Order: sequence, then structure tokens, then C-alpha cells
Amino acid sequence: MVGKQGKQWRSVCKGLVLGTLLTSCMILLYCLSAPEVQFGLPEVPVPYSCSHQPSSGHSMAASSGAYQGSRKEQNRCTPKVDIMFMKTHKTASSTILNILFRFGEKHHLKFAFPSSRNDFFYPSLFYRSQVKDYSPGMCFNIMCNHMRFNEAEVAKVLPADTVYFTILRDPAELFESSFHYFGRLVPFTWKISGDDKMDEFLSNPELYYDPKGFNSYYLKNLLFFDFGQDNNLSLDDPRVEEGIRAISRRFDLVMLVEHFEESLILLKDALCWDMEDLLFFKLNARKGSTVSKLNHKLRAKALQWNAIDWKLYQHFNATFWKKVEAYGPERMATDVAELRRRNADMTNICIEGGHAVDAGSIHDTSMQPWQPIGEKSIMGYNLNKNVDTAHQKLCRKMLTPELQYLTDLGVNLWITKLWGHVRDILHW
Ligand SMILES: *[C@@H]1O[C@H](CO)[C@@H](O)[C@H](O)[C@H]1NC(C)=O
Ligand SMILES: CC(=O)N[C@H]1CO[C@H](CO)[C@@H](O)[C@@H]1O
Repeated sequence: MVGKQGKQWRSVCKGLVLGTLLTSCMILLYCLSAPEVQFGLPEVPVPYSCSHQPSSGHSMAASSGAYQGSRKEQNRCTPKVDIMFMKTHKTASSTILNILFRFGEKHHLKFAFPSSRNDFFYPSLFYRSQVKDYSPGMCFNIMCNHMRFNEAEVAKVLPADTVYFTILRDPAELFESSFHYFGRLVPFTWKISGDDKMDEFLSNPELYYDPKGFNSYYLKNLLFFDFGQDNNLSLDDPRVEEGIRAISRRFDLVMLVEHFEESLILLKDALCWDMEDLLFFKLNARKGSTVSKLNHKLRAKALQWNAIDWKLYQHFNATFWKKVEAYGPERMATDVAELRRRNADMTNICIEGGHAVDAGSIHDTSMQPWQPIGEKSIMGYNLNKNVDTAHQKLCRKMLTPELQYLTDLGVNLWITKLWGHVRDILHW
């Protein structure tokens, strides 16, 4: 009896020691690979455009950011290929990456990717030395991986005719999602007691929150932080307004998760793309995420706690609907209906059973999405077994999760993968 317990104890201890060792190794590796910020890089100007066909007068006019509501000559413009997508956290942005990856492949565009991992050393600010195979003056078309935005440095990598766009999400929902996904990576949450840690946190955030705590930005104004701003300013600080103005000057389009299809139609208009370029399946969706987990009271608290993000969101909600108005609400409704219909067609063609399944039910490991620490809540898809040859390639691409797709595009993700193996060993 005692022997058996002793054995169990020993194996628990072994597990703990092994776990601690491996985790330390990972942290060490992560630090060693940390950004080598080279401030001495020479300033060589990037060409005005990096598109193969120089942009015509017409498309240059469109890139001034102005929306021509009833642009009849839609078919005459040339698709924009110089694109910056600021990938924010927990905002359906993996779905947009899949769209951009496919567009980039189709047009043989050059991506500015990070090296060794899938982000530009987030939460460090972006520096161009983090770009894989970067050398000053080089031409890149698309940049779209997670970063902490740094306008001046991004502008040194991408051509001047680049279209910038990004996506925001209701800050209460975003906070809930971020707490779920990243909460365990924020040490000050470990001391929160009770079954519902988020509820407890929101009832007294000042008690738990530490602006200097490791990873703390995941739990306060994460959107504002992603844009390179200070996420713990008080709401009446003039830097909040300034930050919002800077984002609004730089970004040609700010999309909203809650109106995803409408957002894509506006994107198509801004980039002169085809409807076909917008086809998508919702990637990286969490189980049961279609219903909000916030009641009225919690939502109010979450918005109050993330007051800067709420202000940011309301600002760009207003500009979003102005753009829809300029586009023409009826034309928008027609286009959204067409996009939905075509997506539904693709679902029938590509997806086994026509819907997402739990991680455990995905047969093909190349279709397994990356999971948050401690659980398997992210759903994925099984490719239909008898897809006709005409659709096979597209179906596979549309269903490929972000990390696998990045690997296919030539990014070596050794740090991210090693981390994944450690978690597999620890069943974490
Ligand atoms: C967004 O704007 C629309 C149109 O003006 C408005 O009806 C809606 O209440 C706004 N939503 C938020 C969250 O501000
Ligand atoms: C206003 C405020 O508290 N700002 C702080 C936010 O957090 C950073 C560090 O993460 C501090 O340097 C700021 O002073």
C-alpha cells in the first residue's frame, strides 16, 4: 500500500521536475531567439509599388483611401497586391490570414514573414530586422503576422502604395476570449480563487491587475496595445485620442468581427478583388463560441475595464457604417448574400458533415489547429473524402490551419513546434 503510494509520489515528482526543466529550457530558447534589434540598418527606400504591373492612374486614385460608392468601372481597376494586415488578437484574424495566404499564392506575391516563429516577436514592438531574409530596399507585398504595430518601421518594409487594414471586435467579447485563451499565461491570475476566475477578476480588477505583471496586456485594452499604444492609460489621457487618430490616419479600412461578411465586401472594394478571393471557412473557432458567455452585468464591467478599447471600437464602428452607407446598403446586402451563398456551396463541397468538429474527431493531423494551454477547445474540420478534383486543392487550402499553412509557405517554425512537442509530452 505504502509502496504504491510512494511510487505514485515519485512519478508525480518526476513529472514536476521534468516539466519545470522543459519549461525553463523553452523560456531560455525563447529568450535566446528574441529579437536582435539592429538599429544600424541602412535606410534604403522601398519602391513606390511592389506589384508586377505598375498600378494605373485609376487604382492610384482609389488608394487615396476615398471610397467611391458607386464605382461602375469596378471591373477595370487592377487588384491591389501591396497589403498590410494588422493581425489583432482573438478577432477571427486567422480566417483572414488564410484568405491572404491564398491570394498571395495565386498572384506569386512576396510575404514579409517572421523567422522561426509565427509572430514578429510579440509583444516587442515591430522592427524590420525581424522580417525573414530582410535586406534594406527589398520589395515585399504582404505583411500579416501578429505584431505589436510600429508604424514607422512597417513603412520601411512595405511600399508606399500599400493598403493597410485591420479588424476589431467588441471589447467585452474580446476580453472574455482573451481571458479564456491567455489567462493561464498571466501569472497574476493564478492567485484568483473560485470557479469563475473571470467573474472574480472583473468584480475587482484593480485588486488583481498589475500593469507591470508578465503578459498583463492580454487582460486590459489588448487591442490598443496591439496597435503599439499604452494599454493602461486612463481614459481621459490625451494620448488615447491621439492613438485613435493615428490608427485612423494609417488604416484604410478597419473591419469589425461582428459584421465579418460586410467587412470582407468593403475589403474587396478597397483592394479591387474578386468575390472568389473572399471565400472562407471560419478557422480557429472555439467550441460554443457562437453564444456570448457574458451576461449583462459582466459585459458592462468588461467594457468599463477595457474602456480604451471600447472607445476605439465605437470610433471605428461609426466609420465602418459610414463606409457601408457610401457603398450602398442595398448593394451591400446583395453582395453579402452572394458571398454567403458561395461559402455555403464550398462548405458542401469541402467539409465532411458540413460543420466543424472537436479536435479529437479530426482524422488528419495536418488539419489539427493549435490549442490554448490546458484544453482542447478549438475546433477544426475534416476534408470531404470524395471532393472532385476541380476543388481538391482549393478545399485543402481553405481548411489548412495557420501554422501548417505558414510551414507550406516556407516559414520555419522550429520554436513554435518545439513548444508544441513539449506540451504533447506533458499533456498540457
Ligand atoms: C455602431 O453604429 C451603428 C450605426 O450608427 C449603431 O446603430 C450601433 O449602435 C453602433 N454600435 C456600437 C457598439 O457602438
Ligand atoms: C498610466 C500607467 O500606469 N502607465 C504604465 C503602463 O504600464 C507600463 C509598463 O507596462 C508603465 O511603464 C506605464 O507607466
